[in-house]
Amino acid sequence: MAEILLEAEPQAVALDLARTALVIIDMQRDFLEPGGFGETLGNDVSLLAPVVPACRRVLDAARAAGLLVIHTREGHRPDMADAPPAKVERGTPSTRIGCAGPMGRILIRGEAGHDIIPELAPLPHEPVLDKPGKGAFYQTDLELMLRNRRIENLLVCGVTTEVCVHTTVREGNDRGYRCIVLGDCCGSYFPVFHEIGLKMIAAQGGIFGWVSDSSRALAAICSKRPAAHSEMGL
Ligand code: C5J
Repeated sequence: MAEILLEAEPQAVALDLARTALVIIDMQRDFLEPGGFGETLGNDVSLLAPVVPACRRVLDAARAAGLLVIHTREGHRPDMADAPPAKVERGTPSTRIGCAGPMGRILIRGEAGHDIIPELAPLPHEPVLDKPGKGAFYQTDLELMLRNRRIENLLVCGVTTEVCVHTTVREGNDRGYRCIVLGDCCGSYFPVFHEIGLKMIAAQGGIFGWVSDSSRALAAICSKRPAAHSEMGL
């Protein structure tokens, strides 16, 4: 496959598309639609709406380029055996994790609210990874999936920037992956956390990774140039 140069902060990053996966974090009804987990915490879920078309553009380009696409969902088993009491009991939400809401039990696998939004629905061959925590590597088989496909680079989209996106990027960075966060494909209920969250990733020479956006990702993916070994006919 082709090598691309993706413009990003703190500097452009060269990526072999064959070693690059698109990871879309938690674009679930529970976070993006009224009546879900996000709203029970008192958040204005409409703030996440602009992320959807940006994610969709990148998803379409990634599919066309043949990238591995992985979707994640935060949620718990119906028996809640994997839900830490410290998470369930926390705060004063209008409806607690596991209790009935308008889209079914809040943050529970199999319920309507746990589904990925229809605009970004996974294709049958795309792995959907259920995670009990904020990070996509914690208690999941993500690392195994990436190793089996010899993936080295992660294009990261999804919600929310400072929570599940950040946790996943930190986990991925520590495991040696180049993590490139596409800023306009991520969102937060707190715009200031989004801005600062992105800055934290690219600061200090890219302490956690790189920050780019959907336009620059599309330009790079669509301008695929042949990898050095193909140019040499190897
Ligand atoms: C949160 C997430 N915000 N997907 N989860 O609780 O970021």
